[in-house]
Amino acid sequence: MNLSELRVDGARLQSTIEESARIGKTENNGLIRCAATDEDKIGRDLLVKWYRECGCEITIDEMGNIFAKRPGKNPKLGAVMTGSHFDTQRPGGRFDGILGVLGALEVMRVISENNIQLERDLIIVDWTNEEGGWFSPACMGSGVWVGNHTKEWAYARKDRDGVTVFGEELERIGYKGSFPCSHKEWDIYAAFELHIEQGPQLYNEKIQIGAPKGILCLHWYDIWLEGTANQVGPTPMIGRNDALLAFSEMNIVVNKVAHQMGNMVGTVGEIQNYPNSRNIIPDAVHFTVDIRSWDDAHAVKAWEMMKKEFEVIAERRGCPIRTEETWKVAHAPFDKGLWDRVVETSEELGYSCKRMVSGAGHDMSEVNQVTRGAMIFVPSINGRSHVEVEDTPYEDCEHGANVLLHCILKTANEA
Ligand code: HGY
Ligand code: MN
Ligand code: MN
Repeated sequence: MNLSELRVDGARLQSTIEESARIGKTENNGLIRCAATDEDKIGRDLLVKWYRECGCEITIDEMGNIFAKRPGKNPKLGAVMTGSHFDTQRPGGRFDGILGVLGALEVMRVISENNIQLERDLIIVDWTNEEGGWFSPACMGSGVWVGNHTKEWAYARKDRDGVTVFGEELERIGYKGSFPCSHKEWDIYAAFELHIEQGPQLYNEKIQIGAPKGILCLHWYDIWLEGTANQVGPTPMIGRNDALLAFSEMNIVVNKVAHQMGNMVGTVGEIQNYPNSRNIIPDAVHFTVDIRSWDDAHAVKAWEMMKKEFEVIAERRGCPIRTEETWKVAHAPFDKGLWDRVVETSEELGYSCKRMVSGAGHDMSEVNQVTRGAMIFVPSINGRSHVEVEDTPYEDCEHGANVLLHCILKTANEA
């Protein structure tokens, strides 16, 4: 068989994505399928069934990461790994992460039905809780696997409402496996992740494939403010300790510093206000700050500037402040050889391709720390993602999966 002529089955990939899009479907055609929830369990069960139908060996580790292996001819050679995440934002779309998992499944199906014997093992991975939208932080499964967190720390994380505990929920859905969650248990030669771009570049420029040189650093902070609750009517405007008002100034600071510093983005995306009543002065606020840049030191400097201004505001408003660094993942420069391979493979297949940078975080931010990694992007319609209208034309999904297929065929047959 001439491997260079092999292509994925675009119609099958589409119907697989559509089947996935029924699990956790929202009224607006998006998905809510957060990690360690009932919907996550249904999704995982289906994935495992699909993997088994390809004859894969399944391993579920202590963090619920699911690995599906097709053994190669030479088990002494390191494996080629591909995959992404099957969990979503709350609410999210039908493609973020899912395309990487189901594109990998489509590649596995093509390799399996054509009885292709690769030199190296091929492993599809579904990483647990990449999104971090319900249990924070993001990239939890891959973060523990790499060794950046302990599993005990991850198990103890609470959901956004502070009610359920991650480890208990993972166990409840039957995916707290027994295999050690560590990259040291695996010999990985190279890793690829197919993903939607989640930004506007490819769509606006009508380019079919994006080849990121790497991923921005991601720093997450949690901030708690304390105020003094009181009846809004009789309490004079002067002398209030209004935690929400203090937060409002801080939100402006985040935006201002990000603009002033440049080469970075800074966002407040989550806030809880207590007691959240129209006629009580707020006495507690929790909010988050997300900072991203290619330059890790630049991102740290931005946080220090923000924090300094936060403290001045807190003092002036009489609202004590507490901050915590919740998550920090360094910028991830990809392996030049694999990055070039994505570009060359796209060109061989006749797809237009652009070298770029990933602003979104991915499990590859973590995985790249312990092996050689690269990613393949396809366009996001109108650059929208982390929203229910997130969409990518199915023919672009097919192109991305073909690039993944050929990157894998080349890499998994390397001596
Ligand atoms: O936040 C991110 O970029 C990722 O999708 N979790
Ligand atoms: Mn993703
Ligand atoms: Mn995401």
